[in-house]
Amino acid sequence: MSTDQTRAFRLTRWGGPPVLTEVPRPVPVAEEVLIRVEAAGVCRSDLHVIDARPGDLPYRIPFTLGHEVAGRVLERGPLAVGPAVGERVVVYGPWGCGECARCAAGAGNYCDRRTALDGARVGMGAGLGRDGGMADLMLVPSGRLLVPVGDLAADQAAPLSDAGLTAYHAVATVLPALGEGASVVVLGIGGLGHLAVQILRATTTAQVLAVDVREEALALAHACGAHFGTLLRADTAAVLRGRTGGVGAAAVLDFVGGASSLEPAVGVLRAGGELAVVGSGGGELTVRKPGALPPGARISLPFWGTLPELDAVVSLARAGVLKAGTEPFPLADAAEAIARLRSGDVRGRAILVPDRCG
Ligand code: FEH
Ligand code: ZN
Ligand code: ZN
Repeated sequence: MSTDQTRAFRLTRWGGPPVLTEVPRPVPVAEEVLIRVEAAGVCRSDLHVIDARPGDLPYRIPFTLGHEVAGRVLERGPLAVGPAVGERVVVYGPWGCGECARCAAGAGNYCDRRTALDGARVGMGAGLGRDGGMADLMLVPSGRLLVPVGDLAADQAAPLSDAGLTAYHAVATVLPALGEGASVVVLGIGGLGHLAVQILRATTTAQVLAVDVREEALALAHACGAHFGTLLRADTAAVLRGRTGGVGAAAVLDFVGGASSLEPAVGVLRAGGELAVVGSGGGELTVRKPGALPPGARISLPFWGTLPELDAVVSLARAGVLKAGTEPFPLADAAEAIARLRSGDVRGRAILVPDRCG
């Protein structure tokens, strides 16, 4: 590969498999920053993007996948701000328009112009209609989107930008409900749920109650600090309520978001409790008065997280209180990693590691 070529795992046609291909070496202009990728996480949302049919997503193809990226600053455009060349960083992925009030406040995840962006077929951010980090090199629009990670291992840094940030934002959303003596239920102890358990134990005094369909997931929940774990069954809401002295859970974090998880979520929720539906499992919730939801229930659909929250997540990881379970794959085996994720055969988060200098 010549020095002006580099590798990228790109979606080149809708419904077709992504391919690892050679692309011209990106050159940063104006505020842009070029990073050498050290690790790129593989997320279930990548599967949704890969499986999208023409017209499903307002993205222009081809583009490079990868919205959970860590690396080292390689080159900066002449107007670049933020981390210097040589600094190791993690990339804030929801780039948004970069100009509205939300983006200016570091909340690109809730960009006010997202539909306009989609209309312009610009795409939401890294690896989501714009070139991401499943590659040797990655161009980032601004150094403001980079958070220094110091000597944090790359496979620990990358998951913070999506799995960690999404879990942290979900906890922050329900935090007001987690006063003294409160209990919180975490439904789904996967790539996000296991991090949420750690974040809850590190930042709240709540009793953490974990639910999953796999014994090994409950074992992971205990290892991450959950006070109690139970397999999902017909009586799960009653079992959990019993652990709360009968009052119910002040907050429920549903990282599955399916019918099977929403039912116990509603059944265990305390009056005035917070239900955050994070997973995109397609489950439906009926909001009606009177209805199954308790009086005063608040429902939220938290999405990804903010740039200040990414700073906080990185600080927790650098303090050693947040550890991600990961399984590394060489970038050259990206297709294998996708197949393993699709078949549910990945331990923790699949991480692509560029296996040679780009
Ligand atoms: C990204 C893009 C679209 C939907 C969901 C996601 C999440 O993976 C972000 O955490
Ligand atoms: Zn994701
Ligand atoms: Zn915006």
